[in-house]
Amino acid sequence: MGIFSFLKRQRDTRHEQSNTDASLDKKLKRTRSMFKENLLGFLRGKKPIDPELLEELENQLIIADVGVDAASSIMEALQQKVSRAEMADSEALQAELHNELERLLKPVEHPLLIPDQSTPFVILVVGVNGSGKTTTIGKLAKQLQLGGKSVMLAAGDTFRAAAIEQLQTWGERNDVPVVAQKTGSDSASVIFDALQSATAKNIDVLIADTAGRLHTQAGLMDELKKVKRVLSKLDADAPHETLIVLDGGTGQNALSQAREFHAAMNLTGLVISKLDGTAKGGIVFAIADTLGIPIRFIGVGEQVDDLEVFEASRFVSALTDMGESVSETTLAEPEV
Ligand SMILES: Nc1nc2c(ncn2[C@@H]2O[C@H](COP(=O)(O)OP(=O)(O)OP(=O)(O)O)[C@@H](O)[C@H]2O)c(=O)[nH]1
Ligand SMILES: [Mg+2]
Repeated sequence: MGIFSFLKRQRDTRHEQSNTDASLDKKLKRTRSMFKENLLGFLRGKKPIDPELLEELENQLIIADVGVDAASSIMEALQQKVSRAEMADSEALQAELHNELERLLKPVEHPLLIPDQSTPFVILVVGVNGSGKTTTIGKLAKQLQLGGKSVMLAAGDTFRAAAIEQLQTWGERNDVPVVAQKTGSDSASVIFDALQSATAKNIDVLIADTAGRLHTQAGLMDELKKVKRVLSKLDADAPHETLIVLDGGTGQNALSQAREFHAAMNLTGLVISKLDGTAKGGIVFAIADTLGIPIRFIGVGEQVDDLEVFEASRFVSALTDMGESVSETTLAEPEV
């Protein structure tokens, strides 16, 4: 499938997603109630905008896990509009808040677009123990297949037998080949072999799983760096995407994990998983504001279809219910 039909497919998928915003609202319901009840609730009723109200708004942003830096950037923008008398009352402030939240997320809205290339596009998936890496790989494999790509998986988490089996189960479910060796083998060599095999079989996308890493353990980071080094011997540009999966339910911890991995691995994309069932989804704003790394997807459940392409306006609307309905998005040039 050529790049244009692939892009069209992605656009169609996004268009389908825009029709299911009610279900995104539902999946994000805990963060949504945090935003709607606490953050926006007290702005209802056309109250006058005074310093106390603004201070309370800043507190609520921080309580909602938006983070101190992102909260003060939002407040600064709102203050300017208040001092220019552009807002009449708290309800006008509410609408501006929606705009500011969206403005914060826009710079990291870059969907993962796989270009047509003669060698496999390699996605290396990293992140701490239990963040949702293997599950995300299973979901992503299916999405890429729906987009017309052939996919292979590499069982680079060689620490636990169960980890290899878990990936093989996802492979069987999606009818995707999985390259694996026995538990305890060298992760870099498994992924290296997988890339050789994917190249020989003309596979479009190779997704490599890795063990749950403790970001505080330098030895484990070194192993991930070795995977990168070894891959670049076969293809100087591989991995084409180094994707971290962050558990959105861990709040501010997700931010420090991302920083550590970024320093070691030069991340090119993020997935924020488990945004269903947490009230800490405000962390997405802190992550966007602090790291500036593209957020490719959000994970909103354990099922294969619970991976959504990240879109700033849909996300903010799902939390605040104040946005315009999503129209068909104009496609950007692939930036990978
Ligand atoms: N509710 C929910 N659960 C998720 C999501 N993503 C993953 N999970 C669950 O989180 C648990 C851990 O997911 P894994 O994919 O095994 O995580 P991992 O990062 O591969 O873990 P390790 O291999 O131990 O490092 C599993 O029970 C998943 O079903 C999500 O978006 N929402
Ligand atoms: Mg795993």
